[in-house]
Amino acid sequence: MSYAYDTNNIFAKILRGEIPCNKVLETEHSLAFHDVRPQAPHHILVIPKGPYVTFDHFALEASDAERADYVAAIGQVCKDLGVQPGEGGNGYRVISNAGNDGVQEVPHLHVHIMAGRMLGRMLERAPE
Ligand code: DGP
Repeated sequence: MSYAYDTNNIFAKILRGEIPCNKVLETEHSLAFHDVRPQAPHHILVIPKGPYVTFDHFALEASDAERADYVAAIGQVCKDLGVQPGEGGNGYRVISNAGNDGVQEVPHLHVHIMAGRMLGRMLERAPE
């Protein structure tokens, strides 16, 4: 597998402190902040601090410590939002867009955590 990481992507600039973000959580290996174009009342992005392009890149090449930290950070954001179904919350959606077909805009791994309204079906039915 070969990924070329663009060090000038917008999330790399956020990680370097070159542009601001509205931070909600920071851990040793992860950062969570509000999406600048929210599509739900809660719309948080969670990124690893390491230079990973997509979810598969991260899942296959990150260290155990990075992966554990990232998964825990996603869970912590859900907890902090109060959306955990197991704790009486109304639920949420976690998605990660990758590559061309996934319509990934920013080439640094991020998951979107969206919540706070009925989110509807995951995808519109494709045209026949
Ligand atoms: P995508 O790569 O398509 O999964 O989505 C990228 C998301 O990143 C999109 O919802 C908008 C958000 N975004 C783009 N630029 C910025 C930025 O400068 N700051 C923040 N907070 N979010 C951004």
